[in-house]
Amino acid sequence: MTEQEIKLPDIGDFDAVEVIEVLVKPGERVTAEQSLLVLESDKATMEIPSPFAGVVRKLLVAVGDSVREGTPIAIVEVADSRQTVAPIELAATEAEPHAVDVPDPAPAAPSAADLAPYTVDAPQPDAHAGPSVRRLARELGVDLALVPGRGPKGRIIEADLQGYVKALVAQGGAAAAVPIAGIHVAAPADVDFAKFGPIESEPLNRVRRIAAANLHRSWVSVPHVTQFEDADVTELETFRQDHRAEAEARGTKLTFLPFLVKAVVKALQEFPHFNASLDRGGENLIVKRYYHIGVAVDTEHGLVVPVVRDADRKSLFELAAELQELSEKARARRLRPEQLQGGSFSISSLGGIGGTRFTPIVNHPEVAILGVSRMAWKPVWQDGAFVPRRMLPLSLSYDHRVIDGAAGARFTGRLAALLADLRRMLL
Ligand code: CAO
Repeated sequence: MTEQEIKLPDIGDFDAVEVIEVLVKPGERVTAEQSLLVLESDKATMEIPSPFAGVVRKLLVAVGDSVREGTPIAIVEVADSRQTVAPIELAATEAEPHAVDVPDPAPAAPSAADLAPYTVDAPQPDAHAGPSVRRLARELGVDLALVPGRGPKGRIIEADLQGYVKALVAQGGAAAAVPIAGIHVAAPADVDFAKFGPIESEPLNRVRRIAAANLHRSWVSVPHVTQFEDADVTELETFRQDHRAEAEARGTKLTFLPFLVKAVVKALQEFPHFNASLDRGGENLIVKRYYHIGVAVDTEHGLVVPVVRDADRKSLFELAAELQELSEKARARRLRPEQLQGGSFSISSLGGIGGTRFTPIVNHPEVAILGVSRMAWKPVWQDGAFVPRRMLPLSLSYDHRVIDGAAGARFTGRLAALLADLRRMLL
């Protein structure tokens, strides 16, 4: 048994950051990687995990303290000092649900008195909760507007959320219908697959769990429509090949993506409702006058969507270099929180991998996403004859609450026209 002081690790470019939550108490047993603190800067929320498993002996910081790299935060009694030190992970405000076990409903069913404050039909649109509770709610798919807060000034605390989930499960039993954003869906099937043959259970890593929570929310809360279009990129491809060497001389690679970003920005400027979000109440459309384009990157850890900021102010070569840097960082898990935030529209390109079409899921709270598949030679009827043209399949999924079908078709038509003749971008 040794006592070890935990110091705040490197938290990136932040100088002094405020402690907004302390997640453990003295005497509490913590596991390696269990979050100890939540810090908040003006840009991101960060959870600071314990590098060791052990027992918290003393907390050296409190809510409201300002901390920086090297600030002592706790003394932990470590049972086995050979424990490996967990790497620090930064949590982007919008992207990182707090990893907490769902309370096991089986052993002690809560009493009627316990459940009384937790009803599922008393929405509170102005629910107040801290970032870690919000993240946990996102991960569990719970709409916080439905959870009564019993913390100071009616704030929703973690115990409220746990009580609410327990109440739901107890009210419905094993086959409970769980309300997700007001929709009732059947609870996941509880199947013992081992009865049917050999199996292996692989835990989902954080990136996949975060992506799963976000995709699920989008899938259940956004009425999706996908509009397909083919862009004739014969000339664009010639232009791209002609400039590959120049790009390489600048140390970058000119793929389709920078052209897509350029064309998308121009189309967004012409169709501002595609560069927007619905407000929380669904009553106002927030139209953004900035063009921050998220790009889905396939990594061995799962899907990550870094954001190219102010894409409207960048040249093709600048976009190519930035996209390369962001995708390399995503794959090395070295993106900063601010590089994952603030997207106003997303592009998901599977063109380098293959496939003819797919239906991407809108990256909530954005309202549209462009899917791009593999370019292929196609016969196109022109002036009385079929001519071979290079066609790029586009799949635009959008939130039908915000975008009408006609607007979706106009947007993809315009995008295809811009890609077919890059000179149109100058008009
Ligand atoms: N048609 C034909 N070829 C294409 C193409 C397309 N639509 N898009 C890319 N290519 C080519 C590139 O030009 C490159 O070939 P060259 O070396 O001959 O130029 C090759 O395919 C590989 O490209 P790339 O994938 O490395 O680069 P990219 O800029 O096109 O894409 C990135 C970068 C990060 C988007 C990509 O690597 C990736 O991760 N894609 C997967 C995204 C994903 O998983 N989306 C699904 C999310 S669910 O909605």
